[in-house]
Amino acid sequence: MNGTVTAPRTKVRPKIQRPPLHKVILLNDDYTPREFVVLVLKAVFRMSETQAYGVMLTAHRKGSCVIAVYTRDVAETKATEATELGRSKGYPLAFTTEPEE
Ligand code: TYC
Repeated sequence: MNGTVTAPRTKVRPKIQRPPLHKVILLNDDYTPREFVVLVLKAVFRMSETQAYGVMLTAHRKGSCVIAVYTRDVAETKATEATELGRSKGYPLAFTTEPEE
């Protein structure tokens, strides 16, 4: 352009960071019917009947079960949506999120 010759720049390699992932966790309670938990897992988390039943049983037996990991926004939206489905039927069904280590 103006006659100035510049040395080729050393290649810049910007560090690409993956967004941190957040777990969605299903919590057991004594009141929500098993079939309803399975229905919510299928509807909100796109699980098959078999997957959903397994996850529901694990939460029932152990108190909680990690369902899936997503970026923070998706994890929070799904946890809220699933919890609200329970609330709409008067159940205490609860889903929480936490950052993955
Ligand atoms: N414990 C409930 C019952 O016996 C079923 C249930 C399972 C509820 C898992 C919540 O996350 C849960 N009806």
